[in-house]
Amino acid sequence: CPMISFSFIDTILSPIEDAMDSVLGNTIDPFTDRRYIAWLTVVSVAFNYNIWFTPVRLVFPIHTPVTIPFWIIVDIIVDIVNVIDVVLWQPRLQFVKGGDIIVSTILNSSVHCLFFLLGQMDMISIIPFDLLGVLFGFSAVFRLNRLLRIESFFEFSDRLESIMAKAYIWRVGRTTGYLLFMLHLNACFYYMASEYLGINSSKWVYNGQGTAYLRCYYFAVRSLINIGGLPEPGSVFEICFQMTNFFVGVFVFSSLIGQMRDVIGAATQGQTYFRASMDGCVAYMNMFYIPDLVQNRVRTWYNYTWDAQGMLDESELLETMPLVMRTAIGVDINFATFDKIALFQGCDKQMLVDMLLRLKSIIYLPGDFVVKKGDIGKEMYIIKGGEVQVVGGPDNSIVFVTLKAGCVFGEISLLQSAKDGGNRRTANVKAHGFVNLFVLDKKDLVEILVHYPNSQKVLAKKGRKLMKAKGPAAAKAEEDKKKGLALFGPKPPTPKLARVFGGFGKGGFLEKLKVQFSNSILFFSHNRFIWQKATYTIEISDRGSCFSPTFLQA
Ligand code: PCG
Repeated sequence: CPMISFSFIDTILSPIEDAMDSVLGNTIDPFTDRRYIAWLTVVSVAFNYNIWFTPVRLVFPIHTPVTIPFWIIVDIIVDIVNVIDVVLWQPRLQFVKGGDIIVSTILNSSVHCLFFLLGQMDMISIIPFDLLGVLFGFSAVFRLNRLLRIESFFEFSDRLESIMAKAYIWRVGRTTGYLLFMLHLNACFYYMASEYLGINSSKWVYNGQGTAYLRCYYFAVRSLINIGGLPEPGSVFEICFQMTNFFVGVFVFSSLIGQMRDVIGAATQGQTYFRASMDGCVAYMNMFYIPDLVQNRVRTWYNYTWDAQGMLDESELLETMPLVMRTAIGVDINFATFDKIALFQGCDKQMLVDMLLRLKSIIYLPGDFVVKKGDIGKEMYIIKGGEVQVVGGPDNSIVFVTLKAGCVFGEISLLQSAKDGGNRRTANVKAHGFVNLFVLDKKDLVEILVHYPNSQKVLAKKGRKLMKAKGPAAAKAEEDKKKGLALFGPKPPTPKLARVFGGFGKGGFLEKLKVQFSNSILFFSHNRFIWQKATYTIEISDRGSCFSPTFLQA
């Protein structure tokens, strides 16, 4: 770039650039910077003003001495927005060249800035041809170059779509806007044709009554949407105009309405897939006369899964992404939970990340057995939401422990080898309410651990410890203990000291002490032990102590 000094440009632009720098920083990332999208909204409003009003101003007689000052004011505001965008925002945007992100250096000197700007199409759009109006009269024709900024509208639309949670709302709105704009243009053409043929010169043309724009728009709606009921065209010109309208209406409107259907179809694609899967499954169950009870559970599973996660299979969605994205999402959602799991303490962090990527999400219904004692353990589970109970006893009525979100289960049998039968489940685990679980396959775990021998040792050691603490022998002792508790009822409350009083003998010496407690007492009744609420007094004297209970109403 030649080293020419444009000091006068520097003088004008420098303070504005400094101000922009202090607010926006030196460069803007157009993909992520929300301030850019906010600014694009303003630019897009300015563009829409130009594209909607320019044809109307060109055709309809709305430039009158009264309205012209208002048009000029709005034109100037809109033009200022465009100039700010082209001169101050666009050169600040980062862009990609040959795969490299170019953090623009254009702003470092006004010389670079000028060369950059001259290379931009947008520059043509801000040339103030309006000034020619001084010579040739005020007309919107001098503003046609403003329409070259159409790219800014599409850019706004793309950026907005990429950040909206429900982008289809915008897409439907935009397509509706296209339909209305086509009608708007057609209204302008109809008025132009009417003026060319002479207002009220035939039945077909606009008759000059009422609000011109409204009447012409009404004509456009009836003619482009092929509603019919229009005055018959008489001359060749009128017939050609009307036929063109019908053809344009058929092609443009059918494609726009098709586009609308695609947008709505894409928005409800998940819902349609869910419905189709459920219908298919119900039809299958009916074909094989599956009992109603099972059918209802399957339906409940479908409905709950859809309500809870808005899709039937999360992994299907993630599989389309490159590994690095899946890792980022997986780490963001689950790493904090994983990192806190006691079983994995001391394991390699990278191993945890590898595990995250292999997890599958699954939902169980209330009362479902996730794991059955004695089965071969092929998976371990991490609770994402809800609770499970480790149960035992003859009718699985004894709850050993309730596990909540963030807990792991099914790991004991998974970490044992099949050699001595250690790979069998040591307890029953039942879903308590709806429960959302992550499942890790034994095959996947083995594949991962091959790469992390130290973590493998840590887990093997923990597995042996767990087996000792919770394995079949320990489980049996635990079960016996719980059975005992079931026999003797719940744990009694700690005795509460109710009263202490002393008995004094001759000379005021303490001879005996009575201590009264209130508590529950275990006694045998109707062939079982029960806890009965009672107060009891213990009398202590030099002749020994005496215990006297008084039962209260249970
Ligand atoms: P696994 O594979 O034996 O299947 C049953 C699971 O229940 C077991 O692994 C443990 O992860 C889990 N569990 C949680 N608490 C206990 C307990 O107190 N005893 C037993 N046996 N298992 C428990």
